[in-house]
Amino acid sequence: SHKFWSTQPVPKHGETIEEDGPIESNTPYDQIRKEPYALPKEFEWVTLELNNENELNELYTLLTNNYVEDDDAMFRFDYSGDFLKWALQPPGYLKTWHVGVRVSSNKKLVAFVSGIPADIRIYDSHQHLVEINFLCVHKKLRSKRLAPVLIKEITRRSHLQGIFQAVYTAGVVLPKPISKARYYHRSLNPKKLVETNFSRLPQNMPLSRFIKKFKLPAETSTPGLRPMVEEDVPEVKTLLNEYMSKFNFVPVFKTDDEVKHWILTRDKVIWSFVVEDLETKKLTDFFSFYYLPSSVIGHQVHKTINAVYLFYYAVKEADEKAIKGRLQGLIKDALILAKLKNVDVFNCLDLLENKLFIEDLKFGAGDGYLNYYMYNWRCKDMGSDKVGVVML
Ligand code: NHW
Ligand code: EN5
Repeated sequence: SHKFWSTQPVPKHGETIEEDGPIESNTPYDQIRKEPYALPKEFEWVTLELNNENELNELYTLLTNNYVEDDDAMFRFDYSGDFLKWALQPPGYLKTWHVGVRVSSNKKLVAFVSGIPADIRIYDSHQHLVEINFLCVHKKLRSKRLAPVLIKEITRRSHLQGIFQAVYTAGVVLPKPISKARYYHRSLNPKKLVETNFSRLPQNMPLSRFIKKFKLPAETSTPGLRPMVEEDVPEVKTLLNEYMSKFNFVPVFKTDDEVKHWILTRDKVIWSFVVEDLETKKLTDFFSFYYLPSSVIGHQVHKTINAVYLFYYAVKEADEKAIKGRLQGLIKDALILAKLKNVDVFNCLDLLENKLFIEDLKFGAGDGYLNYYMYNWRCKDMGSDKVGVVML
């Protein structure tokens, strides 16, 4: 099995790890292949220009109709055009890593894969690498071994930039995850979630009681909580990098520009809030969540589920025993703010310190998992509570 992955520099399933480090050494520039890999003859490579509204729309349409679904094919991610620009054009992004495949005869976009530059720390090792996301092959072209060609091509284009490691996540199990996280869901609009079969009404529970169970206060309760503004960026950068020191696999935010890009509120894409100490005026905490609706496949009434996903946050709390209460208060406020934005469900993974609030705030376990991978890097695997990287 794994006709493709067995040829790649990734650890084998069941392999035990002695020491952290690359699996293969870097290829010298003059030995890196300069021509794109061959596609089946009816297709051609294109680099997408996401600043061109038509090309952005083509990508949006490909993904909306063909990207990730749950195991029962009831829901499909519906990343918006603005979201895709946010996800794919961070500071230092390279257009050459927005890789498309078109049908030569009619130019229809039928496949895509992307990379963005990122800085991460894995255990004690800091790396500048590429994050791979949005790998997609049109439904009509599945199982023709196009995905390995896309992966080899984005690998080649990474090598040409002097990058030999990558991070990626997937619902499927491949050789070999460094961690596995589970999705959790907090109902904000229980009636709609039941109507779409996103959640099942428990046996013998009337809808009225189910709705009551998920009721939330009308207003937030953390003193000093307010929307984040651009002036907060330097302090949020410090808060976030300090908080991340607790974990083994984390993003490293090097510049204010990166924090401005990744954390500052963008309408219908990401929302971020800070807590300002009312006496010192210093920021003590922040949290953010991104908006990623899902199409409801083949439903008569409901076309989309409005979902948000918990993104990065930081809690400044010297007393380890006080963190649980503090974080619960913050995320409860996040639920209230999301509800005010007409969100139907608040999602998160069981990474970071999310296990401290998942049960008490009435999140329920989903049927989806997210596996974390590194390419060309060997290291010990870790529990999801040691993971700090949140991918879109
Ligand atoms: S995970 C989301 C991936 N996308 C979707 O699930 C969308 C819906 N599905 C599809 O579009 C987030 C297709 O089913 C895809 C596969 C395109 C997934 N990752 O062409 P074939 C990401 O974007 C392997 C990696 O016939 P297909 C992360 C599979 O194991 N490999 O299949 C992306 C098999 O290999 P094997 C995957 O169904 C990370 C081969 O593909 C995979 O028509 C990419 C079959 O190919 C997945 N999600 O197309 C890796 N799904 O060895 C980046 C299947 O088992 C690596 N496969 O025979 C790093 C690169 C950069 C390095 C830089 C130094
Ligand atoms: C890479 N960046 O499976 C992204 N979603 O649980 C690719 N389930 O929404 C990675 N099947 O459990 C993709 N409702 C991996 C995720 C793919 C999408 C996926 C799961 C995550 C999901 C929902 C719907 C299930 C429909 C049937 C689910 C139950 C919620 C319920 C709420 C009330 C309390 C109990 C749980």
